[in-house]
Amino acid sequence: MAKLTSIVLDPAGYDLPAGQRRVLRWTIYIGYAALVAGVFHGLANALSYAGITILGWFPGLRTYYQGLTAHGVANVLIFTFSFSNAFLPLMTARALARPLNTGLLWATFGTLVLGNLLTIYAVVGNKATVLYTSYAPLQAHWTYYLGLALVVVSTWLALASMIVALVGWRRQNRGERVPLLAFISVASYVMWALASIPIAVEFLAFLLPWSLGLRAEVDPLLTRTLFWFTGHPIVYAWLLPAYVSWYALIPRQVGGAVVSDSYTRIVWILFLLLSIPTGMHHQYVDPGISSVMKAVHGVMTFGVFFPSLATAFSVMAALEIGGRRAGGRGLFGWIRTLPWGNPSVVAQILAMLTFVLGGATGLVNASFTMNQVIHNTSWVPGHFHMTVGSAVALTFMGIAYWLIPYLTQRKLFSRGIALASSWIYTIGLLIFARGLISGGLAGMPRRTFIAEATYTSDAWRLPGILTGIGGTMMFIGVALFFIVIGLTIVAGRRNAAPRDIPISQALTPPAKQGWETWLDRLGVWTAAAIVLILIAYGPFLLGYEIIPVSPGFRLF
Ligand code: HAS
Ligand code: CU
Repeated sequence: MAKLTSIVLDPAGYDLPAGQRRVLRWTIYIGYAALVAGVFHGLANALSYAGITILGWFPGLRTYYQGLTAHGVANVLIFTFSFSNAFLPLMTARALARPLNTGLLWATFGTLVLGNLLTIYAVVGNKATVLYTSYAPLQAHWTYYLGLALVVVSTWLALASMIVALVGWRRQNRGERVPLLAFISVASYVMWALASIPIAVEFLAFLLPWSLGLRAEVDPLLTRTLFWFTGHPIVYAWLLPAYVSWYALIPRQVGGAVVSDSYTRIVWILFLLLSIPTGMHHQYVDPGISSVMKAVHGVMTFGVFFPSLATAFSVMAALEIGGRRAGGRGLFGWIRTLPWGNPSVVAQILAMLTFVLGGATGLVNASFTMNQVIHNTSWVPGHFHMTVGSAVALTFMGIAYWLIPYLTQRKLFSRGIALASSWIYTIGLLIFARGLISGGLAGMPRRTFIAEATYTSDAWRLPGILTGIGGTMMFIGVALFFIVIGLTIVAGRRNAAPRDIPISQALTPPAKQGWETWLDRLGVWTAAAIVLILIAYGPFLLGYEIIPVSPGFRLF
């Protein structure tokens, strides 16, 4: 094992102004409110697979699909982006040791609130029962499209706050390497800013005017393609903030180190290049797209698998350094000496472990022929609960165990309940996903109210029961998380909280000259990403004749 050089970059840490901490805190709370609202229907949906219906107990809920829309929108769109809108700017400010632009922080918060209010109005009023994958022919009320567009704008404003800080830092530190934590935080949202343009076009040019009656009909294939153009890379926009923690914070929390500064930057550059030109792997069964373009996207999908594989090796090595420094010996002895009593670390290690299965199921999805077996079956929610539902959600919960104490300056209410939350959630998730995955292989459909479906199969019985049991455990796990976080916010002991962010150091400092300095040129990498996007979508879009045939359907 290489000897650790100790580079103390910023021994004094950096205190963000109290006013800015407050805005960031409230931005995150919006996400938590969304998570609370969203998990109830998650429970109902899981129980439905076991033949149990509790939907009658939900006040004001009109249909199963209204609940499923609320679940998807709240948990994967609002929770994730609210968290990242605060987390990434905070990481940037800390890494650069400079404050953020207060006006931009408030603008991010205000746009997010407004976007939420419009979306909530539409979904709660059953005016937007279109599921979180919003494309024609299902039509929502205009407030839904405008609301979500504002949520996207809030992410652009959060990126603007990071870029302002970075530009200011560069001006004062000419010739210096951008600190790693700032680089990966900014690069995450640069990728997303690029990736979010197609959905902005889909909403603003087509679906919004269509829902307002300004366009009578739209082209369903075009809106689907624009949706998945953003809809695939969005998953990496959720994932990358979790990776920021795994790479740059977890090593410090376990007493390890970042294995390689350059390796980490290359991983982010690969995500910037390869996340976007892959969206058609959601459209393998769509007529109207040539098999050649589907194959190109399939190959690119195997390409974007690679930086996650690289992450598995690097993050595991960082954990191993920590475990060995704590006295772990032998091939696996270092695992035992990891800090299993630290709820923040445990949540994130469990998130990593379930993500191994999330990644493996992703490869099956990505394989053109195997996709025909699992597409539109319950396998797909099995896959994505082991990615966004664990790698992302559980990591964000793990981060909260130090972040909320840091932002509120109150001590975490209970380590024991926090630990129980993560274990119950993870074990539940594995049972739940086992149910959905095996049911999917037996043709059990996704997005179906199985408890009241007029058709069934004996092969779905055991998978359905496992889904119901696992989903209930996940619900209990999240409930415990809210107990800990809620009580920390209102009753945590004051002045006993962490004063700084657990920022890690790399084994070797970033090179001052040579090829590595090119890694920091985000503008160049963004231009290269645009070239790949043109290769992947140019042939389809250039030759495409828009045929507006679809009126809006409001079925539920
Ligand atoms: Fe996916 C469908 C392919 C990753 C989310 N995906 C979905 C949908 C969602 C989603 C929400 O190709 C459904 C959309 C809908 O509603 O229709 N996905 C992939 C592939 C990957 C992948 C190849 N997906 C994600 C991530 C998501 C996500 C990440 C959310 C955050 N997915 C697909 C495809 C479909 C799809 C098709 C369409 C299916 C269809 O037909 O509808 C890969 O990027 C995965 C790479 C992951 C890895 C794992 C690395 C493991 C790590 C942890 C290491 C562990 C350690 C622990 C260090 C290679 C990094 C050690 C600890 C010790 C104590 C020892
Ligand atoms: Cu995808």
